[in-house]
Amino acid sequence: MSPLKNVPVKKIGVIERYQEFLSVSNETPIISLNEGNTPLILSEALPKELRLSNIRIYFKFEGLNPTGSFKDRGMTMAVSKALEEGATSVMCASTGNTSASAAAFASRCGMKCYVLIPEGKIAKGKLLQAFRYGAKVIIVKGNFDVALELVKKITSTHPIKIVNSVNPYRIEGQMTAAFEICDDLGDAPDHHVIPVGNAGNITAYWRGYKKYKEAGRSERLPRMLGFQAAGAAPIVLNRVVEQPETIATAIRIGNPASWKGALEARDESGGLIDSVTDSEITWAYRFLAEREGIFAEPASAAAVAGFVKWARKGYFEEGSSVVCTLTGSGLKDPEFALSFEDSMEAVEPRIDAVLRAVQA
Ligand code: AN7
Repeated sequence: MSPLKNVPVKKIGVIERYQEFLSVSNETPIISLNEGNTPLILSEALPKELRLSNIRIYFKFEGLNPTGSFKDRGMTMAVSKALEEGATSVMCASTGNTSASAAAFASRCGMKCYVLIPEGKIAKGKLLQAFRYGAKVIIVKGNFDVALELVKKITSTHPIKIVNSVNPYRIEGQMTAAFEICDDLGDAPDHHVIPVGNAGNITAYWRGYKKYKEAGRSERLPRMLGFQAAGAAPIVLNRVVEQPETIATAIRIGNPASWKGALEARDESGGLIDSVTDSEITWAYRFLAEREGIFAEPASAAAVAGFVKWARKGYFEEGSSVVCTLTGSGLKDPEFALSFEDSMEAVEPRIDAVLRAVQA
């Protein structure tokens, strides 16, 4: 009886949507979870908080991708191309989101997935995703940078495809976020603000904005503003950080693979790469959820913290537009999310007890 039964579902993954800009052909098997097409949400509270009535700031909320982060855009490309090239397994090192995404896309096409995770420094939600999507999870006694070196070495001598962002298809797929922003706004914004960890995403956005302009699909280029956590800020310090530390575990990276791409994005766009402290990140994380209704993970909040820091210095001119990428969902890190609540005690099931709790 259902009239919907034979209606074909429209394909809306990023490869189908933007294939003219990507290295795919009609022969490429497309492994997609309908990733991308994420909302660009106009900020209501932040301009008021900062008394910047004349600046529009939009959040590109990548936490609404199928596995809860922007990594799905690059992973649909990396896994599709790996399959096209005949690979039967993929491997990555990860602070969590890459592994969740790799595991999901590998599962979708019957590939094996191996993920190397730094011991003790990964948000619970991300770890359980890798397990549940059926990846082989290998916990390494060392940080992300150590794990990535291992993955590079192993995949160069074994028939396993690396799906970290040193895989160029990852960066290609991630360009599609910049395309979507231009499509939504009618052009590129004046400024683009983004967190920086391994620096693949800032590299991808900048290339995406340039490509779209070259193709005549947009007219302007934004300034790229990247933000690292103060305890994991190799690009800002201009040296490798051996022991990176931050509450934003996603960007706890001391030797970014796309270091050069980040410098290019900064210098060609006339932008900057700066750092924000854990307390600035925490303030932005709470502000987003408590005042904007957007629950993003701490690494994503680093970008918002960076915006706030530079807005307070008067960096953004009157009338300008700013897009800030919120890279992942707040649900990824339940432990950090709950760390602010000191009491979660149950009350007696009586009106007076509930009212007392309401007023507390
Ligand atoms: C939420 O998953 O590196 O600068 O292994 O998960 O492109 O590395 C994650 C990075 C920002 C930084 N926000 O992006 C991984 C990993 C979130 C992230 C970043 C990550 P890049």
